[in-house]
Amino acid sequence: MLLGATDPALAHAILMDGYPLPNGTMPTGEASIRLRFNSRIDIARSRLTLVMPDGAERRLQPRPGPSPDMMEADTPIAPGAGQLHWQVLAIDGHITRGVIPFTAMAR
Ligand SMILES: [Cu+2]
Repeated sequence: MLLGATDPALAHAILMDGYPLPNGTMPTGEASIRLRFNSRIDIARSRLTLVMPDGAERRLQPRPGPSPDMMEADTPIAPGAGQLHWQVLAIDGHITRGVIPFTAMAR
């Protein structure tokens, strides 16, 4: 862990893939958010916040995904422009964060 921490490219959690994708679209209604990072993350110390079209914020309950580099959460999605704010703790103890803007449309 001490040696690994000297390489920032390997150390910090970087978003690799997700649903929704940044600037992507998704249907309204119940959704399963899924984010995949380049390294294993600590779910218990990671956060997901949904900012809805009216500006209201909803703290989501992250859960582990199918692999240790994934985080998932279920939430209803309202129509309009929303944002997903993520903050994750990588196993080296470093926190990274980002914003995923998306648009939700009724099916
Ligand atoms: Cu790091």
